[in-house]
Amino acid sequence: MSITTLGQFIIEKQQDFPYAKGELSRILRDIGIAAKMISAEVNKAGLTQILGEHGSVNVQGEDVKKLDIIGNETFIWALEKGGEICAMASEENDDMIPLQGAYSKNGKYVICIDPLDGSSNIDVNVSIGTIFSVYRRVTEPGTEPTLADVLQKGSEIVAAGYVIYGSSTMLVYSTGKGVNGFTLDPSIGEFCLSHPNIKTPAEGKMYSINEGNAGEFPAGVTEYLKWVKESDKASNRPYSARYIGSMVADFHRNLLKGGVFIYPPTAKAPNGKLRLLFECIPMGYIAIQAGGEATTGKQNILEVEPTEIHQRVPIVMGSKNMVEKVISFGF
Ligand code: P6P
Repeated sequence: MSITTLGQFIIEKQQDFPYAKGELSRILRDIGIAAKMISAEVNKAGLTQILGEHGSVNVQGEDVKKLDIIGNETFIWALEKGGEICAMASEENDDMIPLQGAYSKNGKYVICIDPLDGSSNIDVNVSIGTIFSVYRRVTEPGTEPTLADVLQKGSEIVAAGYVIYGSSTMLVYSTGKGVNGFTLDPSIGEFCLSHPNIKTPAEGKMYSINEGNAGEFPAGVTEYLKWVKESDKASNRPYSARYIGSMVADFHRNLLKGGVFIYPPTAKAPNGKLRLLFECIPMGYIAIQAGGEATTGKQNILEVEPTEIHQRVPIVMGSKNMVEKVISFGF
């Protein structure tokens, strides 16, 4: 049997973490369980006419919840059950949530999570995703977690990654020793290692940006977008524009094929639109772990000191040479 399940892989890699007595392994297990449950829900999303539109009451008389609420509640349930996480900062909640599981207060870790990023794409069947990052808590186990536990720099990450609910469901994560991808095999209900040791190409042909905002971009971005459209075989140009509007989908394609994802500051979003804690740090961490780069234009994304949970930052991330090219025009 040539498959390696997520569980087998985690155990095999456990010796990479002498300090973790299995806690990190159990956290990754709990994330995998939640991801499988959300995948099942997302795949039913097209059936809301039968199951009931979100916000309505279905034939069983139950409230039909929006999928991102279901996603959020699924992670809270899985992580409270697992007991290793003491608090969760979620894109779905204004404030940090101290978890209430029987053992949560003694948990040594915290998680920042966007349970269902790009959820506005669900009803048009576009791939969406979960994005997560895990940190050691800075407060003492057994005490009440505080904001300081979740407002940590990306350089403090112990594990981060994403789940993409697309033509197949994949879990892609890193614990600081490279990036590995697992594809869910629904016939056995297991994530199986399908993309070992992912390295993102230094160069690619695809750029991802919402050019609808072109009237508000900084001059350097406008110059870059002119450059990518010029014809020059030697530098692989013109590039192809690829923008789905669901970051996990855009990021995942660029990670595997080579490409750059750009969300610059605009007039209506002077700090950019994407959230530091829930999108930019975890995805930037994966890009860097896969040999790419991730920056706000002024700082490596992993060095940005978060000051508030829903803070937004501009971001350029992906293939190393392409990120450096964007920044060379000024950002
Ligand atoms: P825009 C989805 O809402 C999201 O947070 C990311 O998944 C996506 O990359 C971005 O916003 C799209 O934003 O402004 O281009 O529609």
